[in-house]
Amino acid sequence: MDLFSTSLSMPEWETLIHRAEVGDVNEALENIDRSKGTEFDVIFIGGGAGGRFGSAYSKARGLRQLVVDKWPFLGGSCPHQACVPHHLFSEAAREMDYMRWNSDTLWFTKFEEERASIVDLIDLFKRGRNNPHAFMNWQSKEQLDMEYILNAEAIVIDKNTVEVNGERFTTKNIVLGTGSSTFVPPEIKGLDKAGVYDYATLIDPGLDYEPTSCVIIGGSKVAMEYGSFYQATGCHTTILTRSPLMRTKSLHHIDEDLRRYVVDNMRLRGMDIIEGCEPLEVVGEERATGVRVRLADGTETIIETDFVFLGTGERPHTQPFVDALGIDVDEKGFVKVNARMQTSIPGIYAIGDLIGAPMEMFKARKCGMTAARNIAGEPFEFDFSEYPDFLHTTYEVTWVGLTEDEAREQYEDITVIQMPPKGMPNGDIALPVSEGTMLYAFTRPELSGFQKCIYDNHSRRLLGAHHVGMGAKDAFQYLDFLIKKGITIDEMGEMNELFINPEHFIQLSRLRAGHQNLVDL
Ligand code: KPC
Repeated sequence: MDLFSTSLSMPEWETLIHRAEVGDVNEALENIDRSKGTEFDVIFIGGGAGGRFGSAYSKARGLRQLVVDKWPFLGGSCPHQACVPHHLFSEAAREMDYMRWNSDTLWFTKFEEERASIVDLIDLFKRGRNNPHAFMNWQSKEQLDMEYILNAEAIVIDKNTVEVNGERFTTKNIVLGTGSSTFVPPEIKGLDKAGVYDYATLIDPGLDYEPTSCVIIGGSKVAMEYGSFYQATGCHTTILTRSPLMRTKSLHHIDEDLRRYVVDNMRLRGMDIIEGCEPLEVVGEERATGVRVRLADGTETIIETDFVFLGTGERPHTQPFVDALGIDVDEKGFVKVNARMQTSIPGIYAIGDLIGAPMEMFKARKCGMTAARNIAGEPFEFDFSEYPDFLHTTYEVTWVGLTEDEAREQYEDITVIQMPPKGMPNGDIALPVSEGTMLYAFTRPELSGFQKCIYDNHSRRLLGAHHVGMGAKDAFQYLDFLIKKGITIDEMGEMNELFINPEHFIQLSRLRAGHQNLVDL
């Protein structure tokens, strides 16, 4: 379907995407300026965050780009199966948690668990997700002037040729950005049984029954986030993890006090977290009825459940490119790139989840831009080894920079400013209190969050910040920038806080900034 001379409205895009999803439209959706022929400066394979942002930057630098995606929309898995539903579920978990703690008090009605349906929320998401999909197509065409082919597979023929829908397109550069999917551990038996899901199959084809309990295999962010949601709905959830939660290799800079607050609060909400164990098998005839697990003491047990969820990390989609191009990949299949996103083959770049952790939006988008800048002849490097991070339980958990332990190892003399202060039980103080926790301050102060920031006493520079609560994520984007710029405690004290702010770092830092010799608070 040639869409180049047509301007579809948002509702028209939504309808077209829906028709493609249900199989009424099988042809490729093309937005190509045929008057310019079929030669491109760069072809992006995969129209997720990296491909879309790389395409936008390529256009901005005057390159002719083409982006191809097998789905009938741009934007990738984020708005389809991954980040967006996760944020919907995590926000729902926070709301349900709030309603439970306040159930039948003040103006709150009694929390009715039977109305907290996982299936209803999945259906709600699926009914709404074509709106962001439509917007990505509309914006990419009408505002960003990208050329694209959707609803079609791209086949790499060689380093300068890509075939789509039987037609060959030539290009000076190729950017690979086809993402990843859940790692299915081969040593765990029975993962193909009905009743076993991951973040993607939860949505497509979708959970079609209301589970009575959940066992999560793995201790990743996905495990913590989806597990907290299931538990909040009343679906009792057990997490089976080899490493202690938040001590998996995929997370860095986890402060131990923050970790303890997060995990204690998951348990307080009724979750079972079994660490140091080895899941062996999903048991049941055709449907999962339980998970056999070897516990840390070596004994084996079966945990009964009608819903198994995988939180075992991800693996990339790279084999077709290895076969076609011979690019170098690591032992897990992730493409090896340098800081310019260049692979081992000149003119071939790789971005996003395809190149390994962190599997995060900021990285995918910035990788796309990085590849485009280098293709445009503007040398640009992206080091994503240090980055601010977050996850959700029923809280929003955010962190950036060094932990207290790391700071003690790397610096002679540090100051730790935290709330509640060291040694004070959480329930003794209704602080930090901020967005979303005002009621807790007066009813259950131990639920009102945790925060810590760390300074180097010699340079007075901020080394790290850690927060459990609500509404601090935005601040952490800027704190990351300020830490990298070398902000000091004195400069923190000069900032203007918007009281009551989710993280009290400015005011707490100001209370100490006057000291010649910094001391803890
Ligand atoms: C609504 C939203 O930003 C999530 S989908 C983003 C896809 S993209 O802009 O291509 O990174």
